[in-house]
Amino acid sequence: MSTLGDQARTQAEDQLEPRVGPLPDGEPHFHPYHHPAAGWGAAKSVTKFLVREGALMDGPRAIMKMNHENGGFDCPGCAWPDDTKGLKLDICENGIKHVTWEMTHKRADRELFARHTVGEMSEWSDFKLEDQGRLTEPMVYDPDTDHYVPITWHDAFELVGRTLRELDDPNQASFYTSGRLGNEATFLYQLMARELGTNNLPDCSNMCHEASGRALQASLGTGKGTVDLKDWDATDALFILGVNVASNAPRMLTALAEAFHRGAQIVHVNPLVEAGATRTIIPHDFLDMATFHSTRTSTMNLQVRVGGDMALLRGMAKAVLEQAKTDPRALDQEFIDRHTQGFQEYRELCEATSWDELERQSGLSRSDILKAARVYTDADRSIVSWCLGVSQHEHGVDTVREIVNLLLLRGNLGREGAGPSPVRGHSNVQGNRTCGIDHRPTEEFLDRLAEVCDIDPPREHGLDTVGTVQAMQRGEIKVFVGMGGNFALAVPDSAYSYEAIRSCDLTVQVSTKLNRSHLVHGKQALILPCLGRTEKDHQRCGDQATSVEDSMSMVHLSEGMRRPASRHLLSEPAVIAGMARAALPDSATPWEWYIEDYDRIRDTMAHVLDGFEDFNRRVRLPLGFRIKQPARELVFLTPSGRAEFSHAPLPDVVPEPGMLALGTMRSHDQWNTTIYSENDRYRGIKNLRTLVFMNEDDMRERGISEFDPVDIVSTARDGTHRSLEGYLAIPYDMPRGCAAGYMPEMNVLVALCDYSRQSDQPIMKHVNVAITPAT
Ligand SMILES: Nc1nc2c(c(=O)[nH]1)N[C@H]1C(S)=C(S)[C@@H](COP(=O)(O)OP(=O)(O)OC[C@H]3O[C@@H](n4cnc5c(=O)[nH]c(N)nc54)[C@H](O)[C@@H]3O)O[C@H]1N2
Ligand SMILES: Nc1nc2c(c(=O)[nH]1)N[C@H]1C(S)=C(S)[C@@H](COP(=O)(O)OP(=O)(O)OC[C@H]3O[C@@H](n4cnc5c(=O)[nH]c(N)nc54)[C@H](O)[C@@H]3O)O[C@H]1N2
Ligand SMILES: [Mo]
Repeated sequence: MSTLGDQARTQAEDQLEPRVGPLPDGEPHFHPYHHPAAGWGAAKSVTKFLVREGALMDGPRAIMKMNHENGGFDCPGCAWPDDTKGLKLDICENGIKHVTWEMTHKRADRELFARHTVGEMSEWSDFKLEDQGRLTEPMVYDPDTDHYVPITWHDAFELVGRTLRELDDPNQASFYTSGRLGNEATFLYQLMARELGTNNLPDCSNMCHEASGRALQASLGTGKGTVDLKDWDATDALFILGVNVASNAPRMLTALAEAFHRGAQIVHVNPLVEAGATRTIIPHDFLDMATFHSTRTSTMNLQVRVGGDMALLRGMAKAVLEQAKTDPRALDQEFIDRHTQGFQEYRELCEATSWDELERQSGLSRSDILKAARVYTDADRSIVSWCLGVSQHEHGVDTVREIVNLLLLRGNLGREGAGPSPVRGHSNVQGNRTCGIDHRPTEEFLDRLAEVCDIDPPREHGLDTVGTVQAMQRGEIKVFVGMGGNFALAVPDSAYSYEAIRSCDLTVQVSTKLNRSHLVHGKQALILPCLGRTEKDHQRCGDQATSVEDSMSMVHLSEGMRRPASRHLLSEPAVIAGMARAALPDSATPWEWYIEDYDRIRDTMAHVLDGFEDFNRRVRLPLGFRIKQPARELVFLTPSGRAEFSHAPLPDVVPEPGMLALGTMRSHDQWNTTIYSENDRYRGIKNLRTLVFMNEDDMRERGISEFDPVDIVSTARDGTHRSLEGYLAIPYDMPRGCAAGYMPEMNVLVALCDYSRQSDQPIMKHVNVAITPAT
């Protein structure tokens, strides 16, 4: 419940709202952005946001506690590792926005739910839903009145427990994780699911980097990147594929600027030249800020066609092999002979692929591909980094494996400054997988879990994200638990997925803010509000910290410091323990005892998880500890015991005549399904999300001018169509045949059946669409 003080603050904020809030009625603007990334534009945007959320006073204090080696909390914004050189302000614009979003003084309390029916709230925008503020107490859906009404924690757990106990088969339940969940909660969550008897553990990774994990596992036997920040500091060449750095991993800008100062080459591969691939003002360099001095973050930009990365990589490999005919140093033959398998076949495949085909599929000229290859062969040490532009494709696994192929040719593995470096999304998505969120767990993991936790885990594989929605459609999933995230909005095929979710008997969302997934619910529904990462987690044995793992396998503690948004909130581990006890009344797992002191959970984890020996001591070291990467030590846990070249055929990614390949992506002012405003500063957009970026010639050919309303119709693999109407066309510097627009709105266009047969990931970066002037 909100206090008087809260109400007063809310009124004060309301008065500020019109000036600094999103401007839904404002005129859409488009003016191409020509300034460096970060700097004062970012500072201004942060200030506006702090004012809007009423956090001008405590926002800055919290920010000083972010990403520090000694204490403080881990920024929930992204998975970029913390600075290792004692940086005092290791922060970015979007991280600050994300933290402040959690710290808002607004409350979505019982009065809000009493005032509005679910039907009414369903009409609100996603921005407006989250803008109601933090959830304050457990709520249950009342179908008679169409309202959410308060429920005690005890009764809420009983409802979950009873419904789970009454299932005919534990596989009728599915337990989703969004990548924010700390490691200790993660471990308890998967333990609960497996003790119940299911491996139905879908997670956001199924839509994100599943392809990267599978590819790295197949090629190297280590399903993660092998490099760390020290390698980034030492490398001669960085290849950055399919990442919008300035918006989605802004702390990488500092690493890029430093690399540029050192004289390293930085090649960006992206259909769009994003702001982070031009110049940046380093935000924590006060001299830079004061003098507007900016540093380049790129030495070459290759505007590949959507899905064309694999052709570029193969072209580079072909060029390396050609160069090696006269210059043997282009290849590291000794490394290839000692550590790899399948080189000869790969060489033949590269030789057999024609330049014509490589140019057509990549959308790049042969001379550009040769230039990129020359950067690669001139560098002693290279790192290839990538994100969703590579992974969210039908051939995401093959493309990541092609990245590894290229790295292997010059022995860019297992030494300083070299290797594969995927940029993960959610701040602990990598830790979730490490700690057991996996619908396809290994036998070794299950054996260890069985032995240490004395349970009998199911051996049959479970459902992932797409599989869960499909099973809901078939009526096979009755209970859905969302541990964070916004499942309904994040998954593809919105209309069909909503229908599927509504068919469940019970949906449970453990959340911090109101979102679409609370309104698209099962016949019974619960909202269980939890502590955020910035908040104090007080348990019987004292204040608790949880651990997280970043993109570069560093595990460290995160401890909240703020007063919880409401005294009724529980921590995520406590919510899980409450559900587990209610569902498994006779369980021998000491759920309540674990919650008193998270060290106890960590002690158990130390016995189950590889690389977590002595967990409690090592996680308290100043920067935490790094999980060992066998491939980094040139130990390959593959069938051959060597790093394996892959030999996949080049996919055909050129759209059919009249069609375009549309990628769905984030704006600068959003965090996945959380929309901060309708602006996308670095792409020059104001007050508009219902847009589609197109190549100017593609527009002209269709008789479309800037800001013309258009209809977008997608064609799925099964021949069905989906559409969005009245989107506004924006001419943008991008290759012909490509188009782009924002997620999650464009999930309407992504068919559920259009998932990659290699990774099972929805194909969110290559939707086949026709775009025509609006009818
Ligand atoms: N502020 C902020 N930070 C975030 C997030 C957020 O929403 N907001 N989300 C987090 C999460 S979960 C994730 S997974 C990451 C996502 O980080 P990104 O991967 O940067 O996410 P997207 O916005 O989807 O942008 C993908 C980029 O790929 C490019 N692209 C599209 N198709 C292709 C292609 O075929 N080839 C290549 N080479 N490029 C292509 C697009 O132009 C765009 O620049 O960011 C994380 N960090
Ligand atoms: N078309 C299209 N769709 C996509 C993508 C795309 O590129 N294109 N990207 C995909 C990717 S990469 C991802 S990772 C998914 C993201 O999918 P999700 O992870 O499911 O979604 P988020 O938007 O990150 O979740 C936001 C919600 O998390 C809750 N939350 C925030 N902090 C906390 C916390 O500390 N604890 C708890 N319990 N809850 C919290 C809040 O209620 C908030 O509303 O979306 C995917 N969907
Ligand atoms: Mo993600």
